[in-house]
Amino acid sequence: MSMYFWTDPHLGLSRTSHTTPASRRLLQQTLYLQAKSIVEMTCFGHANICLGDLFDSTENEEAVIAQGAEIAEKCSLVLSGNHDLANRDGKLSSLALMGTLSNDSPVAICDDTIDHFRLSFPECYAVAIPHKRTQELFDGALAALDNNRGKDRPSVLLLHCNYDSGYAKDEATLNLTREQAGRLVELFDYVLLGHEHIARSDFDGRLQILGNIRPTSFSDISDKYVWVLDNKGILTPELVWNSELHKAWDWETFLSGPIGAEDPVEFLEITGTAPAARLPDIAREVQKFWAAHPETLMVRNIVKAEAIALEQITVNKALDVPTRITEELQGTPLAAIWQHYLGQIQ
Ligand SMILES: [Mn+2]
Repeated sequence: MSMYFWTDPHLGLSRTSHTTPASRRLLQQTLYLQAKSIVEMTCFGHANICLGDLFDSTENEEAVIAQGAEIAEKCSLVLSGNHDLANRDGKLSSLALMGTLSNDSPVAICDDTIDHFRLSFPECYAVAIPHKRTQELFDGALAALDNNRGKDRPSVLLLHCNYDSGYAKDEATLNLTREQAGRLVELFDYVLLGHEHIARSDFDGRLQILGNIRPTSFSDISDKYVWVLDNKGILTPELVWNSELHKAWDWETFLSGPIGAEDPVEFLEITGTAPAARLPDIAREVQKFWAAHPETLMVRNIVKAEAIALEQITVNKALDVPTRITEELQGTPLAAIWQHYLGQIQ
């Protein structure tokens, strides 16, 4: 048997930019169907764990909560992510609600202590630290982890945080430094991270950022994977979304109709600089594209209008006639004669 790790489905996501009302609904539905196909793929005896951000928002309408409950039911564990929690007392998030409705809920929340969760599966031992309210709690939880190397099967640490992020962090997200990670890969066979949407790895793949399962906007377009730990303890990616469904064309290519209606495009970007007079043509073509491609989720038209080039004209100051003649004759044999006569009249 194998064990599947995946993350950040962001159920309930609603994007108002670069969408139509229909494509907005389709994007939300697509995220749900993708999560559903993943948990169904893993249901034949394979366990699966979602590493966080099951929901895009803390609170959701009931239809979205129902989607989340359906997905979570088929998971062995669902870590809470920063999007899933209210980060304050007295406020019940959709994820926390799901946790309270069922006694054997797979939802893992412990955001206000340094505690972690430990589970054992035939393929591995799993230690999970879901989202914490503060970086301090997160650092405390990491520091409390000791040697988890099992002799009989691999041990896997599951986190929901940024990795080696140099940016000033907002309060609601956590960061794992490379230094902390260096210690953790000594304690565990694999360190797997949810939260960042684009997959990447460090320490020769011992630390793996899973990346989400489908793009949620233009900022997280990349090939998407679920990560499979086989019974030999080897982790391999399985492609679940191909970034070729994203196209970026300059406006001239776009207007030349580079793709037929039968070729799927989910995310389209139109770029370049066009004469202002062509912008309405591009906008019209975008409308036609939406109509011909009902599978399209987002279109971003970022074509810039050419700056109107102004001819630089040197305006001569209004000069009196004798001065203009003097300027025009400068450097010619007539200049001296002109100066001679000019001297006689002035
Ligand atoms: Mn997150």
